[in-house]
Amino acid sequence: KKSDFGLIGLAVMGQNLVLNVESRGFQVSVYNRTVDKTNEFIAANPGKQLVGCDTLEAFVQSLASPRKIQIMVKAGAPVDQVIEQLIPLLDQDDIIIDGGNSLYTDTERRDAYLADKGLRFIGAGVSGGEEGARKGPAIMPGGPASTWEVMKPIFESIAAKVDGQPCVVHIGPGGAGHYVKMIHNGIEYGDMQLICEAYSLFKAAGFTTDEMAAIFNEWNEGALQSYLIQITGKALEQRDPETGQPLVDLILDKAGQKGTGQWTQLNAAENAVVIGTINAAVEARVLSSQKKQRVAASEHLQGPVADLSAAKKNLVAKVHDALYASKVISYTQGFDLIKTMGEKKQWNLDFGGIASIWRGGCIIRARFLNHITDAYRTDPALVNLMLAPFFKDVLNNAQQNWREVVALAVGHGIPVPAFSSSLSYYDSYRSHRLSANLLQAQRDFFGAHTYERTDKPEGQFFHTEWPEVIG
Ligand code: NBP
Repeated sequence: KKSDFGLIGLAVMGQNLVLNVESRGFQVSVYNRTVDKTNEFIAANPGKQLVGCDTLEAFVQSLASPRKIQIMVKAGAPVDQVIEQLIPLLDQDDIIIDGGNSLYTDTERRDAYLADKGLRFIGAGVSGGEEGARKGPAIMPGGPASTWEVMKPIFESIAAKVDGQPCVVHIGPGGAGHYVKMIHNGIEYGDMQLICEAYSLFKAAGFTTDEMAAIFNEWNEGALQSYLIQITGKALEQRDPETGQPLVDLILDKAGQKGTGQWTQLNAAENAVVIGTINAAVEARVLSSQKKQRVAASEHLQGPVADLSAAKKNLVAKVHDALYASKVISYTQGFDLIKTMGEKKQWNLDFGGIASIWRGGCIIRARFLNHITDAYRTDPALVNLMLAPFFKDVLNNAQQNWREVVALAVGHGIPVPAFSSSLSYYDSYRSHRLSANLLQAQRDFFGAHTYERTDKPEGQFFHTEWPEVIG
C-alpha cells in the first residue's frame, strides 16, 4: 500500500507531526537527511503505519498520487535544497507543503517557482511547538484554494479543535499563511512581555513567587484565560530540585529570540503600521540580552528605589486591567498590520477566521480571541479593533487603572515598555488634536514642506516665509 502522506525532516516538529498524522488513520512515509534518525524514529514507534525511507527516491515512490509531501526542515536555504532535490522526482500536480517558519517572501518565491514547474505548493505556518505538533497545532496554510481543498481532510484531522471546530482555515494565496504565522509570533512576543511586566511590578511590591503563581492561576479563570497565563503560573510554582528555591529566581534575565519578531517589525515599518507593543517586546528582549552592559550601567545611572510595597493594596486588580488593556492594544496593532498587508496583497483575508484558529493549538491561544472573531464577524470592515463595542468597553473600564499602573512604574523606575507604549498608542489614537501642528511648522520652516490649516478645507497647502535663523 502506498502512503497517504510524506514528511521530510525528522527533528522535534517533524517527528511529532508524523505521529499526529498517523494517529488519525493515515499511513505516513518519512525521510530525513541523516538516515540514522529515520531508523531510530521507526524503531522507537513499532506497530504504527509508518514507512521509513533511506533515500528520497524510495520516499517519493512510496507515496500515493497526487503526492502530499510536507517539509519540516530548518527554515531558509535547507527548504530550497530539499525542494530542488524533490523536483526531478515528482509528477505534475504533486503537492509540496512547507510547514516550517519560513519568511513569507520566500514562500511567495517558491510558490511562483513551483507553479512554473507544474507542481503545487502550500506554505503553512504551524504553531504550538512540540506538543501542538503531536496533539493538534494551529495551522495557517497559504496557497491556491484548489490545493487547500486537497489537503483539507488531513489538515483538519490533525489540527487542534475548539468547540468542535478545527484550528485551520485556508488563509489566502501565496505567502498569506506564513505571513499570518509571522504576525502570530509577533503577537506572541507582545503577550509574553506584557506578562513579564506584570510580574516585575508584583516582584517590586514584594509578592512571593507562590503568591504570584496564585495570582496568575486565578487570572487564568477569568478574562485573561490563556495558555501563556497558565504556563506563567506553573513556571512560578516550579522549584529548583537542588536548592529548593523558586526556579525563576535562578534563571538568568537574558532572553533569546529567533527572528520572527524582528521580521514583524520590519514588515510593519515597510507598511507604516504602528505596532508599538510588539516593538517594545522585541526591544525588551534585546536590552535584556545586554546583561553585561546593564550591570555596568547600574553602577552609574541613578533612579528611584524600585519598591512598590506601599502600593500593594489593589495592585493586583490594577495590573490586571493594565495587562488586559495592553493586550487589546497589541492585538489591535497586529490586526491592523494583517489588514494593511491583506489589502495591499489582495489576499481577501478573513480576520474573524484567523482569530478563531488561534483559539487552540498555538502559543497565543486564549478565550479573548472569541471576542476578536465576534468583532470582525459583526463588522468585517471594522477600521480599528479598539472601536468594536466589546473592546471599547474593556478599554474605557480599564484605562484609569492602566494609567495608574504606568505612572506607578515610571515613578519607581520600573521599566514597563509594553504597558506604556500601549497606553501611548491608546491616548494618541483617541486624541482629537495631537502636537503634529508644531511638527508641520518645523517641516515647513526648514524644508518648505507646506502645511494644511484648521480654518481652511483639507487638501489646500500653505507655506510661510519664516524668519531667517542665523548661526
Ligand atoms: P530544525 O529547525 O532544528 O531543523 C532540523 C531538521 O532540518 C533536521 O531534520 C535536519 O536534518 C534538517 N535539515 C537541515 Br538543518 N538542513 C537540511 C538540508 N540542507 N537538507 C535536508 N534536511 C536538512 O527542526 P525543528 O525545530 O523541528 O523545526 C522545523 C521547522 O518548524 C523550522 O522551520 C522551525 O522554525 C519550525 N517550527 C519549530 C517550532 C519548535 O517549537 N521547534 C515551532 C513551530 C515551528 P538532519 O537530521 O540531517 O540534520
